[in-house]
Amino acid sequence: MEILDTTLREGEQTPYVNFTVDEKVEIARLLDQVGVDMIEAGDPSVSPNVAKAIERIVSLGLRAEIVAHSVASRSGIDRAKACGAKRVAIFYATSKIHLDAKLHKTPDEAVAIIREHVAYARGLGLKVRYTPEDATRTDFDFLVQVCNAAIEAGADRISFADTLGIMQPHIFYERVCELHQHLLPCKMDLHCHDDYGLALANAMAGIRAGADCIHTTVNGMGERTGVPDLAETILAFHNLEGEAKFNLRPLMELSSYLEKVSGFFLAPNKPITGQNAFSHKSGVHTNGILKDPRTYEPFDPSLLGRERKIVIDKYTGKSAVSARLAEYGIEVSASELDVIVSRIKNLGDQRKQLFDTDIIEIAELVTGREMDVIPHDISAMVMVEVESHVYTSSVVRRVRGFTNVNNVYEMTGDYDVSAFVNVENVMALNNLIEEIRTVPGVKRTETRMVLKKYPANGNK
Ligand code: HCA
Ligand code: CU
Repeated sequence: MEILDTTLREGEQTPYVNFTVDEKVEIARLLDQVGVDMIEAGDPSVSPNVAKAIERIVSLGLRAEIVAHSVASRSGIDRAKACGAKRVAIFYATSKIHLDAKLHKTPDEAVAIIREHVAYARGLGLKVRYTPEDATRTDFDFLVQVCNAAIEAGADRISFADTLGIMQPHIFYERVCELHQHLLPCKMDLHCHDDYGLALANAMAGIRAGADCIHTTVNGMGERTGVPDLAETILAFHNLEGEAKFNLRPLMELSSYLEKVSGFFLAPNKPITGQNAFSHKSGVHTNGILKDPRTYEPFDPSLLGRERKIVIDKYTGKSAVSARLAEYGIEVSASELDVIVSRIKNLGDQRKQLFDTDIIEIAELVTGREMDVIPHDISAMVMVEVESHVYTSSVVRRVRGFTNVNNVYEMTGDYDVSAFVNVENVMALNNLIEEIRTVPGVKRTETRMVLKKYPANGNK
């Protein structure tokens, strides 16, 4: 099974997403580490920078074949050639609605146009894939006629495009089988859109029916709801079909890099790469996970360099609570644990989110023992302006004394002092700021909350 990744072409068709040339080069480099067979690097007619990115990617000399996308026009195909791409993917729609409403061509005219442009590209020495756009809504006999005309003219690949994502696995399976039987020898790509959330299921059915290649994008980006996600596709084939040819390690880095450069963020429940993919909540689930992770994990998250997470709240049972307390070095008796869990459930009924501080506080109340641990849930920087007649160092001394304050700096600029703080929730942050404001000599404060932390390159 082959993968063509089209993050750089279809992925850049995601609403509001544009990549710089450098970002595209980095994405291509990471995709090559994963071991995808082809990288669709863009349509050079779109803009000068799209063309430049294809040129730069070609010059990297990657293992993957670099494909340029193009409409059926001579100038487009010339540009693909000029970029140095080895292969051009020419698309021309074949469904009645597209021919009538968009292209204003009869079926015979369409066949002639496709034949001519495939032959033109072959004449330039390019390998050619032909895509009948909207193939799944195309009259089947006409689809066969068009594809065979393209193959006769020199195309060695056909991309069976479910442009509107209207297929279902069992129907797609049959269509691919039938198409295979009627086409002259060629390889078959599957370009499945995800409008009903069936893209990967359809693509898997198509591979089972004898097709060769799936089109993916990182994070499932693309027009509207996108196409199959690269990581989901690779993990599904790796774990369910025993396809071991791809390198799984760069997948998380690729996904995070794409979030960063696209501003297109994953839903927490996104399979494989989403934040919750290995998080466990209910008492029954967490109890199973702690005994043997295979009870509720389809595969070990370490395969992706990820870690499992156990969420503590009112659904949690005793084993998860005692495991979380043990992380802080806190041991409690069986009867104490019973009471702690029931208090956690009470608190969970009243609130959306429970923090480790709450759990530790409950443990302190229940056991009567003071617990010398600092949970870290919210980080913020509190900046303090000091009255001009007061020594800054006297304010620093007082601020340093508050629990939950980690580091205090005297600084140049509008504010004299900055304190980095860790607190369990916004209410606690608010209380701490109020306390800082009561320090004699503090004129005003401004607080910036940390939304996300990234380790710097040199950091451990
Ligand atoms: C589009 C074109 C395309 C082409 C797919 C392919 C589609 O409509 O933007 O060349 O394999 O979905 O049909 O992305
Ligand atoms: Cu598409």
